[in-house]
Amino acid sequence: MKKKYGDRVMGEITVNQALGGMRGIRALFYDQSTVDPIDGVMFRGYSIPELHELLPKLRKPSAEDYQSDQQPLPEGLFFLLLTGELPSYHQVELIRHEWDVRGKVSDELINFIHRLDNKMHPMTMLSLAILYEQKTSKFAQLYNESKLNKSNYWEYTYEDSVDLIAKLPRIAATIYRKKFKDGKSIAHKDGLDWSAQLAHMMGFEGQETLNELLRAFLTIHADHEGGEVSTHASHLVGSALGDPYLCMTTAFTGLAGPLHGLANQEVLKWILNFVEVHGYDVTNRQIEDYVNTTVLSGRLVPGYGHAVLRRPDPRFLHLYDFGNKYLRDNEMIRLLHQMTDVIPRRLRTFKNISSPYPNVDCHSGALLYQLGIQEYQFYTVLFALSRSIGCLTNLVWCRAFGLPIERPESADLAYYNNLFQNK
Ligand code: NMX
Ligand code: MLT
Repeated sequence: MKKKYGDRVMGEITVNQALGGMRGIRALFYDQSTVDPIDGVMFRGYSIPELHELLPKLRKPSAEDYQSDQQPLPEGLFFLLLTGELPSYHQVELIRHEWDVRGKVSDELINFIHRLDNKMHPMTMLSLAILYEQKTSKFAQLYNESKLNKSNYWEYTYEDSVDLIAKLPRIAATIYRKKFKDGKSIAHKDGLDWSAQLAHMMGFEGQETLNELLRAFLTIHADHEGGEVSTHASHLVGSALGDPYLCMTTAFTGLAGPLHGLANQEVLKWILNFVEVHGYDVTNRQIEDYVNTTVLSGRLVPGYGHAVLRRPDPRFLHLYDFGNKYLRDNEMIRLLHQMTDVIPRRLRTFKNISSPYPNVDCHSGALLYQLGIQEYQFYTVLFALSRSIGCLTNLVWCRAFGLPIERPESADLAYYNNLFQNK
């Protein structure tokens, strides 16, 4: 590509873009997913409904239950993002087994988490735990011993990435039980998939609808092209040859911002505040007034809007269908669906808002809440587990492609003024 087209011009940049969060500037290379404003995310060319059908499930559907509506396993999405090919059931089973084996965490790490101040947000705990675990990075150790060269960077990035993904459910469950429960760890159980292991170790034993929700959640949040905050942050740190542990600490701190992944907890908080005053049986007018009060007091309506999407997020639609299937008569899900009908119409009247539609964070909290995970501060940790799959598979490819350190240029106000003074 560089030899053939390296000096071709790809586009131009306006001042609004340079000063406006670089919105719409296509200057990153990212191969494993794309986001179209209308159609949303495609993972290696596959839409979410296609992946729902094509990725392996927990059980191979037999002829009788061929139509059964199981959720895909995130293990399969990892394979797809990494290789560009759909995995077989056998390949997913091998990944599940490998993650299970590699996922053991040391007592040292568990003790470290237990010593953290419970006033910390779970995302802060997660980032600190990953940073603590950085001492186990094979990439960092071999680099330090001068045993790596440019051609094998990717191999040890891969090794660290699989180790880290495998450990995340145990780290997350330890944080959950320390912060919200009695602190006692629940022993890992052989033979479970990544999502069910997480639920089991958090204390939700054998709750199959929750396991299914987690499989869906952990699959659809994995990747959203390369420009969003968490993937871009990990990509940037990786470009300086930061190992995967350093990269993911950065990704997770990025994800913890309320405009990004923290929005899923904010949505639930926002709904619960509304319910406290009005209950679940409400008029459209009451919802509209709540939106008005929120926006006119300079705050955000969490779960709505997007930097790229200009239609309802297909990830939201997937969770909406899940809610309809499993929790149709639930009062919170009914209210949420009423809100997702009313709110875009109201937000559209604020002319500065580019997209009034529900995004991925709009729906997840209500489902998790109704299926038993009511500590909403934990929701972004679940997002983080999923996003690790996208960020880390990208890092493996970045090192395989030998991409250079990322270093765009900035300019001061005088530069911008001078640029146009005589034109
Ligand atoms: N509620 C109130 N105001 C909004 C909203 C919203 N949901 N969405 C956008 N705006 C405002 C925005 O703050 C900005 O205000 P101002 O003119 O004062 O600067 C204006 O509308 C223009 O912003 P946009 O161009 O529409 O959006 P932008 O691309 O800058 O930001 C988001 C995208 C997602 C950050 C923004 O829509 C937002 O803050 N949404 C609520 C938070 C949220 O749900 N974030 C999760 C996104 C998905 N994720 O997981 O990362
Ligand atoms: C994401 O999944 O990262 C969010 O939708 C944010 C984005 O794409 O900008």
